[in-house]
Amino acid sequence: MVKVITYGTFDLLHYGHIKLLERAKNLGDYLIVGITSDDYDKSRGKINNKQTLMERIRAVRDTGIADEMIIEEDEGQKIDDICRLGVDIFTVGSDWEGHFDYLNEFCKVIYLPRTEGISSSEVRTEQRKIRIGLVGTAVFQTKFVNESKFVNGVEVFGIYASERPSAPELQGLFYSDNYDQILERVDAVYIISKPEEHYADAKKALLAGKHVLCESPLAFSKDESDELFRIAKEHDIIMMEAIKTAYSTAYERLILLAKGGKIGKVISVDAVCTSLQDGLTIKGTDLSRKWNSMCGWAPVALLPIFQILGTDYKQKTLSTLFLDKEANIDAFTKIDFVYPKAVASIKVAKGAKAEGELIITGTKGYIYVPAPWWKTDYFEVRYESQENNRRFFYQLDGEGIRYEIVAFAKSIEMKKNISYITENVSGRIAQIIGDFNNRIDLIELG
Ligand code: C2G
Repeated sequence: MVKVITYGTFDLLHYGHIKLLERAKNLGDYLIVGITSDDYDKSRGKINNKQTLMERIRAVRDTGIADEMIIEEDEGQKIDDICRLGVDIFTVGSDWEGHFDYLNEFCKVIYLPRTEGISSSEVRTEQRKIRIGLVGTAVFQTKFVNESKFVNGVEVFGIYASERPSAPELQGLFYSDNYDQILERVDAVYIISKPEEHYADAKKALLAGKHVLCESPLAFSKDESDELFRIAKEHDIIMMEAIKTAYSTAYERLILLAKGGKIGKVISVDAVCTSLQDGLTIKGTDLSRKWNSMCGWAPVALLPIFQILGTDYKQKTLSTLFLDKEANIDAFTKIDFVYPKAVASIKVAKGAKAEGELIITGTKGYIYVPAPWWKTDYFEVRYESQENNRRFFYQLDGEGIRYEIVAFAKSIEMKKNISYITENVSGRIAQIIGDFNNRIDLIELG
């Protein structure tokens, strides 16, 4: 019996895939089809499959062509599969010509002609692209524009800001200093205006029926944050908070491990985020144009605390060193939380420096995420006995921004919010920033 193996994603199974499977089957007597896992696809840059692994498996199975199906978790697996399953022929479409010649050592390699004129990307983009308008200016915007190019089905169309942006990446975009002009032309907005403008900018877009992805904090109170989500629901549109860390695979996994009891009961979550690059401490810097430490860092630092311990803390204390109290610019803020059975803390600073690590303390062990933990691809689970320690690596592309855009685009297509940041967490973040602004539970240092 001649055994044949082939691999693929088979997203939105189309005529080209089916022809390939039929030809592969005709090369022998028994066909094994390896379907790529979502994580493997992510790591090789295929980030926005429309279908889940189960849907893709079902679609291939329903063709009735495959005799056996397996899941492909990584590139190196092919050699192992070929040897273990006693495969005689490896085959794949001619778009891979030459790429798999190294498998000749283990079995015969055949490249089959690819069916011209059809691909999953074309099927995907037949659906109209989501047009995104940028609101406000910040250096960060260029990253968003660059990352959006990796995501099928979205395009950044224009920008609304008081001044025409100077970055070369933004030059080809439609520009207006009139918000309405942008809103008329787009399906969605990405808001990166000054923190005090987020709420009004988001509300205006939502009331105009546009989907919103908004940098954190969404607002300066829980009520305002809740209101934005309520308007979005009433209009059947998507409201999402943009904290890119939430979309890093390593971060997602460590939250699941912590919540799943891997380190016992969590009794402390401690997050540190600092940066001096904004020049807040340099004489002559125009502080009124800068984000303070709290708006710049607290949302990301608070995220693991609220996602692991929940938002119902019993008590909190903010300790702040102001750089300019009038302008509400803090050089450094530490927040201590007391929960019924745990504690937590964040240290955020733009005018002080510390090790930017995240430590989650449990009754059986701890999770250690080295600096800069908010854009990490790596963490460790550590125990009393070192031999039980585990290290985890996950590929991180574009600091999580492209996965965030994928989640936003998928939410819009599915008409269902699949954001990793719940409404409740967004509301509590807004409240903490509001309490800081109103000096509630705040001790001033110095
Ligand atoms: N294919 C084809 N004609 C098309 C489109 C795809 O013959 N018009 C073939 C591809 O060459 C591949 C198979 O269908 O052999 C599955 O294609 P994809 O789902 O795009 O998967 P791919 O990324 O090519 O997976 O380990 C993964 C494999 O190496 C390749």
